[in-house]
Amino acid sequence: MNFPDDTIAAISTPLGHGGISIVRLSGSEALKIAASLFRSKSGRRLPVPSRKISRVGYIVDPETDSRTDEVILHLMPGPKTYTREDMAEINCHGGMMPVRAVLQLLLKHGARLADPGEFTKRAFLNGRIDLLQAEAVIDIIRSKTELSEHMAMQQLEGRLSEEIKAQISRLTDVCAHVEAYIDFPEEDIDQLTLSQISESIGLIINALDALSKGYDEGRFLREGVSVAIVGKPNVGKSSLMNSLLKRDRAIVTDLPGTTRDVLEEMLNIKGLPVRIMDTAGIREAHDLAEVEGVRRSLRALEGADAVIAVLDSGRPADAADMELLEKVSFKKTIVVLNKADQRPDADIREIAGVAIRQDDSGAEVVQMHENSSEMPLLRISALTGHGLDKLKDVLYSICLDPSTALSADTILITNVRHKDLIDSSVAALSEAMASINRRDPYEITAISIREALDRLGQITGAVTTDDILNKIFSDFCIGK
Ligand SMILES: Nc1nc2c(ncn2[C@@H]2O[C@H](COP(=O)(O)OP(=O)(O)OP(=O)(O)O)[C@@H](O)[C@H]2O)c(=O)[nH]1
Ligand SMILES: [Mg+2]
Repeated sequence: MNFPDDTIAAISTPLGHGGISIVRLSGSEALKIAASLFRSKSGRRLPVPSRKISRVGYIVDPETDSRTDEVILHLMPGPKTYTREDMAEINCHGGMMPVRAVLQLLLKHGARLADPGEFTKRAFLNGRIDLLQAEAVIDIIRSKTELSEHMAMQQLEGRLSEEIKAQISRLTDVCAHVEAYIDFPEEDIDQLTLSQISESIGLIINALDALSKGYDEGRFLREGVSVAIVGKPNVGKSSLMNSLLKRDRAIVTDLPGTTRDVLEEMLNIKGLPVRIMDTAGIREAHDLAEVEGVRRSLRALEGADAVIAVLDSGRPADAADMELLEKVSFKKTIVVLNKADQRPDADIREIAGVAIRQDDSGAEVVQMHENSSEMPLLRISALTGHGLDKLKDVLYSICLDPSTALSADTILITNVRHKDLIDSSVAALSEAMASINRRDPYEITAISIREALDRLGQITGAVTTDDILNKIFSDFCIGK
């Protein structure tokens, strides 16, 4: 891996108008470069300090001595800094021109423009944080709700790192035992010890599996759940979207075929970020725009994590409704009977021959086939708002298991990179178990165990390559 020794600079605040904008510098020359461009209010130069200082003054172009901006300069000698290197932060006036001019001066006097995420990458390379924590930084920046920020903070604080490191440490012990057998093959192998090894590997597999299983929930918290509202024209999909958002986002008319495109909006349901999508009514289309609209509806439906299938409770379900329910019966789906206000007393017990049943908790469900899952059924009115709170509750609970996701101790993995590595280490460990059962030579078992260790090490960054790092950090914004 390449360890950096140059000095990087970047604008760390969003470009645009604001109160202040911050330019950051990190590296061996950071203090020297920043100090050389600074003049106090009375025009004095600033010596390079040995401890943290903050000063009000000007950034000047030393060639012309002209003032570029009035700033607060923070000089922070390492190692107690974000990157562990010497760092400087220059608080300029907000707006594009002052920060750009200051950045230009820094670049002209020995700094290099930072790559995306390079400050955080240096924090990792210098050992202040591990890779999981570095990845948490980007999740915090992008988090959409308090709950998703909370999960990312936990990762930054090292909870997931501890869990992975605990498994690495257990597995390292197992590996040491197996390797001892390789080194001393003539020793009598105690059958009990072999079964103990198997048992330890089994426990590690269980712990890793539990982490892997939490991935969907973790991903929902990190990226949000995409939920498509689908149904035939005029059943009230756009009205439902508007009521959920509490504003008139989508056009509603009594003409079937009003919505032609997929509309997306964010919704926060008890901390779960939801990307809600209103779609065009699905039917035999009447014109080219509608053909495309229906195609997009079906694509949204297929790509969505969860579906709200809307039926009009005032009309018996027909073949088209049933076809749609068939399509969504293998997804996380809630069936809603809308316009309940029009027929408040309607005693609907079946949808075109499919019985509406009560589940163990007394809630209504429909099940299309023996092997498809039970879909919760709700009677709502998009017009009056009746049943919408319940709809949000059910949506939340089909996406997140309320007992796990909300507990402060739950460790959820949120990143597909981590899930893939955990799954491949589980596969390698299962192979190790099989090889023990086959009474393979210990060398063979050890290979699988070392492979699992290597995968786990890649998660925390103990094992890594420049390629992996570049890929991870290129996702960051410049200046972080
Ligand atoms: N009484 C009553 N009318 C509703 C309700 N929800 C929607 N409507 C009416 O049903 C008509 C169609 O509503 P939309 O929300 O445009 O239906 P849609 O499913 O988006 O229709 P398309 O975009 O054409 O697919 C409008 O006249 C709404 O006012 C409801 O809960 N109760
Ligand atoms: Mg609509």
